[in-house]
Amino acid sequence: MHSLKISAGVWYLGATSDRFVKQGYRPDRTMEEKFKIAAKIKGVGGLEMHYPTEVTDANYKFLKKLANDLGLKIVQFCPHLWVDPRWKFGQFTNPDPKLRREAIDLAKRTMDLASEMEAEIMVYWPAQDGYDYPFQMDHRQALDDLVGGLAEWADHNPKQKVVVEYKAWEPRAHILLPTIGHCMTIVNEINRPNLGINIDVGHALIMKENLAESIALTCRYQKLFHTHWNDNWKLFDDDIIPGTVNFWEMIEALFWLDEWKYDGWFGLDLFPYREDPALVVEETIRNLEFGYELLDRVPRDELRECFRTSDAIKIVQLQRKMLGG
Ligand SMILES: [Mn+2]
Repeated sequence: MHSLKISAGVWYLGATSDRFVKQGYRPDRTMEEKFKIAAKIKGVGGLEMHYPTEVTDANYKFLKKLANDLGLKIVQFCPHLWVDPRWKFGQFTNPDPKLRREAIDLAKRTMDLASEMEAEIMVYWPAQDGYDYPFQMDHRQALDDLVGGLAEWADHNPKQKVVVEYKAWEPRAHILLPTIGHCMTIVNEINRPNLGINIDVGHALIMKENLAESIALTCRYQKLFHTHWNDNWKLFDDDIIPGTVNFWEMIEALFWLDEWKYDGWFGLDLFPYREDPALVVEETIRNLEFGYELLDRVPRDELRECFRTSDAIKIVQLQRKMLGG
């Protein structure tokens, strides 16, 4: 049986709002309550969070101690740039040099706290680094600014890992670096040992990427530092329980993570609006573990043999065998 390193995001353990039900579908909870809920879920070993919204200058020492007491690691720590209206026209690519500098400074401050909290990974999600209209962005300058900002941030503390997480749209109609190919190009250009990639399964799926292929491109350059798990209908970032819609893509991804000897975290980036978030986390962990149980029902060498023969008939038979047929 696989024992997976599972981390849960704190942002969905309280109220979750959409643009129709702005107050959220349930009452919010304090950070202390969220930490305690996560600690009670079997299999959760770490937490993911943002600064300066969820974690603040006032509470970070208390939260680090609380995490230690509960036996939880701080896995992912992220500058919450996209929730501040100051950066509505861009974070690291903001056309106003003063706002751009403020964004980079906040990222650096987040990194300073991350090392104090022993957070393993910092995420850069471009989010507001994007555009809604044609002619709205200076694309030449924006790439300069994004590459320069990421390099400066990564160099601020080379001991701290930074990952770029890609997503093609929302909140902007277009977000920069929408695919694994865009990300790998600039990560390889910047070429810092502490700069890598976070593959968010749902973000890959909405771009019609097959996960096994995105994982291969990332692992080829030893840049898969983190993963985010969820599922969707390939139209929108629904953030529902992994394996409920795109089942075989998930199973193939789990297979390839083993092949590449991925030893990082399985971050759960879910967004349950109507369901109890603790139960959604539990079922997600079960689905991921069950995925490996299904893979274990057939010899891995029989799956590898299919790469040599390209035998689709054999593949269908192995798939049925995994399902108990
Ligand atoms: Mn994510």
